[in-house]
Amino acid sequence: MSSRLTGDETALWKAAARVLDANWTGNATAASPGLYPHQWSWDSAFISMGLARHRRGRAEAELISLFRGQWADGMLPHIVFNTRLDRRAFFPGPELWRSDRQPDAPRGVHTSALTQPPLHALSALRLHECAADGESSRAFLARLYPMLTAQHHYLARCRDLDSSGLIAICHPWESGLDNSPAWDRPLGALPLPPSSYAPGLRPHNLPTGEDYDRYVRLVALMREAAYRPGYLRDAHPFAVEDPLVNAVYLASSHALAAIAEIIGADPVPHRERAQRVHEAVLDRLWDAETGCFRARDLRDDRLLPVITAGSFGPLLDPELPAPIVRNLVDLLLSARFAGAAGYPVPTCDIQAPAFDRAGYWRGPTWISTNWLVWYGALTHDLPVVADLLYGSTMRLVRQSGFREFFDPFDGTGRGSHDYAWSAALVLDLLGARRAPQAA
Ligand code: 2M8
Repeated sequence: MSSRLTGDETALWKAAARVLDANWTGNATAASPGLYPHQWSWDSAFISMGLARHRRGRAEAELISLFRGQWADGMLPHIVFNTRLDRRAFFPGPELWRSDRQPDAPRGVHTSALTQPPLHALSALRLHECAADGESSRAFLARLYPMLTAQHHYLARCRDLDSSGLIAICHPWESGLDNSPAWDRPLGALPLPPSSYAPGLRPHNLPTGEDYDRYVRLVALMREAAYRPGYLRDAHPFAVEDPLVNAVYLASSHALAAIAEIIGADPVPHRERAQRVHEAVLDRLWDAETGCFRARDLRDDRLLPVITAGSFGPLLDPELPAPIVRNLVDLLLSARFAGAAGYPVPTCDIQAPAFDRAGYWRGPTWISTNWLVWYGALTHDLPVVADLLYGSTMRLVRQSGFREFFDPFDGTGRGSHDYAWSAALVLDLLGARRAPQAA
């Protein structure tokens, strides 16, 4: 901790550090001890950035532990199950995925068979940027680099379903914004499965009922096809190119290039990939008519109607043209997002009929999406926007604690308590403020 933190910030720092310490399982961090007791992929990327400000060794262990779950084809699964817990500790558990029957899945660990936004290279580079010991940090990057490269190769080889340069999600869970209204149209087009899967175990707040049946049905379809890339490309009913997922992919491709330079590997292929994604995001996901990015449904080749916090994802692209950056900032500050919310940024356009202030990813503010927009604002040297995000995030946790998500109008905390990424990203924000060069 630094003397440059105020007394109140020091109290916040200690409270956040306590959450991360309590959620530590020995080699990784439970996303939330009660609700999500296992290791989630993009959670770990966020969490390791907070751990880097608090317990450096654990930040590295967190990522290494996650990559234990990487499949032979490079796919990084969205859940790595903690084998010490009861198999029924979380639904859906290992029995839904049956990774042990897949030849590419690692032995000795159960995983899911979906992936999540590939934030990990960006996170590894951030660990390096705030490391005290440069040499040991370089050694860590050199260890992780082949795993990160394999993850990116998998995405380019198996998830660029239409050879456009963009990667597609094949399940709403792959977006990280599970029940976002953006997915309502493609999800609603799926026939309802003959029998109900929705487990009585799910706490309220989370999607249940028909949506949940469709989520599980999509997994069953993928599993029946042995998760084959050819099936995902040609036949799977859910295939969407999402601006947030692709912006994270782009930013991580730049980070991989930077990591390659640090460890003496070739940065060029990563830069070329980033350039390709940059062009394809503008070409395929920018809707000039409404001045925002939207997800594209590959099954009917149409843009999806609802505007969500994911529309701001491309701010992570350092090459985003200035007029588009201005458009996004105008939208962000308008009454559709920050302009009408006391505690921005709502995850869905407030004026959309599907907006729901308490509905998980259908409106509430989340610390992770706030952090991504904050980081994007810094990327484009927008200090006023970055300060807005910083201030709003701090107000949320001061008022309501490290909750999973928050009411965007009055800041009420919702979902689980002691949610790890909420605590971790507050540590990162505080750490960046006291050492601006690491922001
Ligand atoms: C939520 O996702 C899981 C599905 O994997 C769930 O709804 O059960 C999402 O908020 C996701 O973004 C997050 O990674 C996960 C764990 O925190 O929970």
